[in-house]
Amino acid sequence: PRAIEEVYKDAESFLEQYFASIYRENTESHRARLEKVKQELNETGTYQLKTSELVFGAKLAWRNATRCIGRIQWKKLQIFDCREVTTPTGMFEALCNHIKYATNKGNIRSAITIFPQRTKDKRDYRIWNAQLISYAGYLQSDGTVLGDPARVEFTDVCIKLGWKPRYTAWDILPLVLSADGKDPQYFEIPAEIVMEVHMEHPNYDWFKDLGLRWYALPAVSNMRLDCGGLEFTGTAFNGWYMGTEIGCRNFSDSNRRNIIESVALKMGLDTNSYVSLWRDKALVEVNIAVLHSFHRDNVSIVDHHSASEQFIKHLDNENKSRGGCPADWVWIVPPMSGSLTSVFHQEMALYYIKPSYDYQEPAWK
Ligand code: HEM
Ligand code: NRG
Repeated sequence: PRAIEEVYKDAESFLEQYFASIYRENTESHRARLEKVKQELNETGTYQLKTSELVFGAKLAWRNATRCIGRIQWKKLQIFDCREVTTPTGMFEALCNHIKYATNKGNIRSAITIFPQRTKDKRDYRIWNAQLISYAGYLQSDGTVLGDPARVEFTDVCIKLGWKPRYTAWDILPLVLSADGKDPQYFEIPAEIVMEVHMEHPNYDWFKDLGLRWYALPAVSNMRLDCGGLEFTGTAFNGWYMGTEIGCRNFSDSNRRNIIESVALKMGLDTNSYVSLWRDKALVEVNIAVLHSFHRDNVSIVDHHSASEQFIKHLDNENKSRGGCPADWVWIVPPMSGSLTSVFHQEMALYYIKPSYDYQEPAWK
């Protein structure tokens, strides 16, 4: 919990930006709002943002997200203000509505759901999942993982709470939600609202037999929105996927689905010699399959070349309108064909400004 003075300092700087976005000069409404915030802080130890301020703050936090290559879109974000929700069941309903709105039958819409902020006694609202939609991972007795290795620890949390796994490689994890610092509850997400894409390759008929699939909606649900001095510990935001997130990382990282070798063998490549670049060849084909399959199903996705070009355009916009844009080159440059993309050749300045989306401790720790 933060000291009132610290909250007020951040509120001041946030409202400065908020009013500057509406009016050209200092206004009476700005002064009055600051006065009101100060009073509310002194009386209650915290204060409430107006919905219009929260909308502005959520967009600005995206704009400030140094690692996001998708920021050209930052003004287009639907906010679901769920600060009146008080129970896990209420959170679950809100998140199902978020999933439905955002998925939009594949024509993905960017959105964020925001639950009540942290209070001085730290009775946090938390979404325990790292993403709203994700696949379970089960550590087996031979040391291998069934499903997604990145989710083994969280899957264990779900099972300990009483969730009944099906033990397939593609079990959608339940939502684990806690309100007001109380014990979490888990909720199975209705299968009808979870859209998935089954992978095939435009040229390799055998590819579909790998049985690969991925969900359409990337919805990060473990970050904290830090806005106006307030901490929103329960939030979930989504845009759409960049193909490499799935093709390079989720499918091909050696500590994820790790499919590169089996793809290379199916392609008939010589996997005995590094210099044949068999890994690189297989990686390209996996990524082609991802983009192809999303396109086939009319699900929004962006390839890394287009995303890079759009981000360069965004940097240009930001340099003109804002005098700069904080960006983390290491994260912005895509995980394949780096130097073929325009962002590789672009210098970037890494610095941190608020409002922001920040990492926080996993809710179970
Ligand atoms: C990170 C793309 C929308 C906030 C990323 C990453 C990509 C990406 C590729 C890197 C992820 C990784 O390597 O794991 C996109 C695209 C979007 C989009 C194509 C389409 C509209 C959004 C939205 C928000 C957002 C709507 C928030 C309102 C962030 C943040 C990160 C990030 C905070 C850093 C995550 C972390 O540190 O783990 N984005 N994004 N993005 N994006 Fe976006
Ligand atoms: N790499 C993760 C998702 C992280 C966020 N990516 C986005 N965010 N595209 C994965 O599931 O592969 N977004 O808000 O669109």
